[in-house]
Amino acid sequence: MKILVTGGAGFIGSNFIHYLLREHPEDQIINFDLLTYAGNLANLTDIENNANYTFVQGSITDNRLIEQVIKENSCDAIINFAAESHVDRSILYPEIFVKTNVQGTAVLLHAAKKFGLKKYVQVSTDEVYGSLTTSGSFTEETPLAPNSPYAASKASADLLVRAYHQTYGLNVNVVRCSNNYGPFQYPEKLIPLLITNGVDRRKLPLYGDGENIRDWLYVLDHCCALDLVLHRGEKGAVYNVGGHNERTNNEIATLIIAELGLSKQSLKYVNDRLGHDRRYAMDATKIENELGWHPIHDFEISLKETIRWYLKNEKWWRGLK
Ligand code: NAD
Ligand code: TDX
Repeated sequence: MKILVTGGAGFIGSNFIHYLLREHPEDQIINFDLLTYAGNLANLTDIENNANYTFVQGSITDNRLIEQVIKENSCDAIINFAAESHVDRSILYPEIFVKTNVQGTAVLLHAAKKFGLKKYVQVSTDEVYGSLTTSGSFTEETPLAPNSPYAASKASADLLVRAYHQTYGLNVNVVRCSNNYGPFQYPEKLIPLLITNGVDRRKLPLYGDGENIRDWLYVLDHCCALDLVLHRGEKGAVYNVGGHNERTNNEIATLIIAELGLSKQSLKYVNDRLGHDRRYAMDATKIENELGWHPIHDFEISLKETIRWYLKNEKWWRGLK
């Protein structure tokens, strides 16, 4: 397959490109990325000379360039990672989230339809379902109830993807995943922020009481799910992906300070995030049953490996802080 990977210079996209080149050396990848603050070609230096990989810089909102790239490369499929991805930034600057995440998705869908692509995969998030209280988990039938401008923009994009399947019969999938962690994650997100602040002996900020819960999944488990969906997903299907691994932010911070040899004094409770979702949890039964996916990375082992990766790769993140 010739696959257009949009947003492939970001955290999950760059991990996914490495994963695909390893698992499907016959696939050809065109990485299309604007290189915003979150896009970094340093994530891909080891593969820049791979004959099956090319990079094009541009915005998914640029319909002429997107169509030109699809046509020139005779693409078969699109997998869309490109997005503004940070909830805190969406609270400050919602407009760019609508432009990139909603309008950008509309451009990609239009092009996929125009050139008769065989598959369109939208990389979505558990945040489109809103917040849970203490029990239960999100299924694919849970109504969308996004709370942040980020989540609302991702939910809007999901609805456009659905419409292109219902109206035009486009072969789409939406994959809604929980919080990822692993190498190459921009140090604004909780885990790399806490690790890199800890290395610098700066305070580790926790919003509110630190008791908000996220379901954490190692990035390569997500990549494996996306690969299965891209190659075998049922036309029009939505798939939830999660780690069965719910942790409070306090628990995450406690593991990180223990690994870095810091004390509880390094934690700092700060003002809560506006509209802060209390808890997410995913029911991934559908993808487990239909495509045989299940997470294989143990959380505590992979978190320690991730911490060691940030300790070893200070050059990668130092300039980003
Ligand atoms: P990221 O912020 O690390 O990367 C986003 C990438 O998109 C960057 O390379 C950036 O340059 C690129 N980009 C931004 N605007 C663009 C535009 N207009 N045109 C082309 N490229 C553009 O994000 P991430 O954490 O890797 O997330 C990737 C996708 O996965 C997003 O769609 C996000 O909503 C989704 N997601 C993330 C998580 C998570 O825990 N990080 C969980 C579930 C879903
Ligand atoms: O400094 C912080 N202190 C803190 O307590 C930051 C940055 C976060 N937090 C809390 C907020 C959340 O409860 O940690 C939790 C995780 O926060 P983020 O890393 O910002 O992730 P989250 O808001 O859960 O969203 C992430 O997962 C779903 C990704 O950023 C999204 O792109 C993805 O869709």
